[in-house]
Amino acid sequence: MGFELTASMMCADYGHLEQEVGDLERGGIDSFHIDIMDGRYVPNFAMSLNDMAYIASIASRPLDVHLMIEHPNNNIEIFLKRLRRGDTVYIHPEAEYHPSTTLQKIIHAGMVPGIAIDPGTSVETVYEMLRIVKKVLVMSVNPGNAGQMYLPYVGKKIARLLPMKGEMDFKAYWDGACSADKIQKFAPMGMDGFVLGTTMLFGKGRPYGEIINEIRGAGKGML
Ligand code: S6P
Ligand code: MG
Repeated sequence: MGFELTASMMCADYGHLEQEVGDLERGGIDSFHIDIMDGRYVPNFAMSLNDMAYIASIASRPLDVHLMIEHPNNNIEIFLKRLRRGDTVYIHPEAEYHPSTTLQKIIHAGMVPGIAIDPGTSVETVYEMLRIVKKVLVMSVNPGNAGQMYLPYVGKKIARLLPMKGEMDFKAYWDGACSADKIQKFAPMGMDGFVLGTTMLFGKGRPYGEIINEIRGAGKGML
């Protein structure tokens, strides 16, 4: 059993973005996590449309676009037309009146539909949507910033979510303060992938490939 590793690009060095994308790909990253924020749904502006489009134009691995914006249904086409088939788009159901309509647009555009669920959102709230989506991004910090502390109560929710994967046919991903002990605990339980940010990957003064190999090696040892 393996797991996917995704790089949180809001943590990358923007002065050398092309170099960062190349180094991460050569280092073995599986995809690029793009945190789009509108300053309303979350109190921050991290990445935006042009950052996403630029990375889509230079990356050969898929993008994993995490829309932290209010009512994405109003303008999601602007994002979809700048992505490639097979890229993933996550919306927050909490930010949308009719999330299933928005998810349908993502599917029709040839992208992988996902929902991101906040720490305080219960699995029951999004239960029926689990049948529509292919991916669920579980936030283990409140959305809006990198470098936050893990919220331990999320672990119990993940333990309830993972057994539903088979019946509902989705994959589950971890987003927020991802550390080695979280991968060691939750990958064997069925977590399919992890978003890596400042906690494990960026700003460490070490080659990305070395860190990624270490994480995968530790994973193999345990699984
Ligand atoms: C938070 C965002 C996340 C962060 C990621 C950073 O709003 O959705 O994707 O970028 O959590 O990782 P870290 O290790 O700095 O928390
Ligand atoms: Mg994110």
